Amino acid sequence: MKSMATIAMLLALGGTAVAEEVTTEIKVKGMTCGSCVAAVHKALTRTKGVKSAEVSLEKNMAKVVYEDTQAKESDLREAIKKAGFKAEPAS
Ligand SMILES: [Cu+2]
Repeated sequence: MKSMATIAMLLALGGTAVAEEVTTEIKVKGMTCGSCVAAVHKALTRTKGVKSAEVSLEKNMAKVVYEDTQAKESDLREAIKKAGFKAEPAS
């Protein structure tokens, strides 16, 4: 994408480390209804560095977009665990 390249260049010129957006899938266990989905979604989107999250009850999965300079995948799993669910890497 052209705009992304421009932003990356501006950040690089400013001397700031270029943050990279990473999408990851996490297996979530223990969700049984919409409230569980909402709780996991809230826990993820409240985590520093997380841009967006999609949580699927059918697939028991969370798809998360985050800045890799501000969060690690383990932080995301930790947030899910703190919300009362089990989380593990998807692959
Ligand atoms: Cu529930």
